[in-house]
Amino acid sequence: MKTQEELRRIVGNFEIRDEILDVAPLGNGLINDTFIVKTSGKDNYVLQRINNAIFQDVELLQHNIDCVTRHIREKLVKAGESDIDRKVLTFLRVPATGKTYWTDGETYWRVSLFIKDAYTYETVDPKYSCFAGEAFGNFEAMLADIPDTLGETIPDFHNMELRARQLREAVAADPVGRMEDEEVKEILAELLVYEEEMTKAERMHREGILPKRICHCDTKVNNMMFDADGNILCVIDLDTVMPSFVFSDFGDFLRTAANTVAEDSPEIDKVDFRMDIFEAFATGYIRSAKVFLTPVEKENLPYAACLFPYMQAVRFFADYINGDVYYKIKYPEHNLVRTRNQLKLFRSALSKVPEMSSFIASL
Ligand code: GN1
Ligand code: MG
Repeated sequence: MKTQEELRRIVGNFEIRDEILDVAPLGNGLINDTFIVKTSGKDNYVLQRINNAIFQDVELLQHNIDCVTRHIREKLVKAGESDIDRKVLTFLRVPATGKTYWTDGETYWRVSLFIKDAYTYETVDPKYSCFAGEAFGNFEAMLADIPDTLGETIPDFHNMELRARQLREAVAADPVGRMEDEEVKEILAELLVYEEEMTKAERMHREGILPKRICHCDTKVNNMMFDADGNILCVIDLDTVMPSFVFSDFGDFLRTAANTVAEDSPEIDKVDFRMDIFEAFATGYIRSAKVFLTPVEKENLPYAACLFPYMQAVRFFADYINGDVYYKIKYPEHNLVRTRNQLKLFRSALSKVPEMSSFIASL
């Protein structure tokens, strides 16, 4: 942990002219450490320590983010939008290097403008899910003609075949002896039953019938900012913007928004996949994404709604087996509780596929 003094010194490397009054923790991301920087001037800032154990190529990461924010900004300007600084993130440069990150050779940091009067939520109702669907569809549509080449900031991030392989490796190594437990064995057996079905996106891609597009890849509800009137301002957390299947954005939003409880709630009996949220989100998403969606992408959206709880269950479970090395945890069984929760959500979504499919077909 850095002291207040050290954090202030880090911020001092960026092009901020006003006096820094305070640096305090912000938000609840599972990967990076985030702080709000309060200044004596009109703008405040967000300071983030980039987790470079996970994002190993920070240069590529910040390149992607630069390209994406620049491209969106240009589109907003062309469309004559007002208040653009609240509709796309702005990253500050380090004058000494011209880069949008600062490093002491060990830790990596970046600073962006704090968006004023903006709110994030952990849950949304159907009305806002529909707005969110439209916003993520728009985000993908805006990036469809980006001239730059974006790399994969985490290679094969949402590749289900890879995630399944990583789980098998974790199980084979069993580094902290967690495979002895009966429940753990049962969870593994259940996950393996669906592996074939859940890896179909990669097969469709190899057959040439499923394209990769620039997606956000972390469309959790709390990665979207709303103004005080409930209008969507912008999407945040751009670390994982990269080429992927559209299933990433569609599925990961519903994984968080359509769950009746939080992803780590231990009240597993209460976990259920909400069809009202699904219908609202799908309606908004298809409204803006129909300009580029192919029939194969559209008809597989119900599969995406199942894939993401499944993939997240696999990822949380693999991390539990590995001894909690990836996700931040608050107590020893946190990743196991998350796994139970996501597995239950997966079962619930799977049982609603016919209903989802007929709804999608009606749009
Ligand atoms: C991580 O950084 P955060 O908390 O928004 C993770 C996502 C998971 C999510 C689960 C880079 O997102 O993929 O879905 O936790 N991000 C990375 O809550 O692994
Ligand atoms: Mg986040």
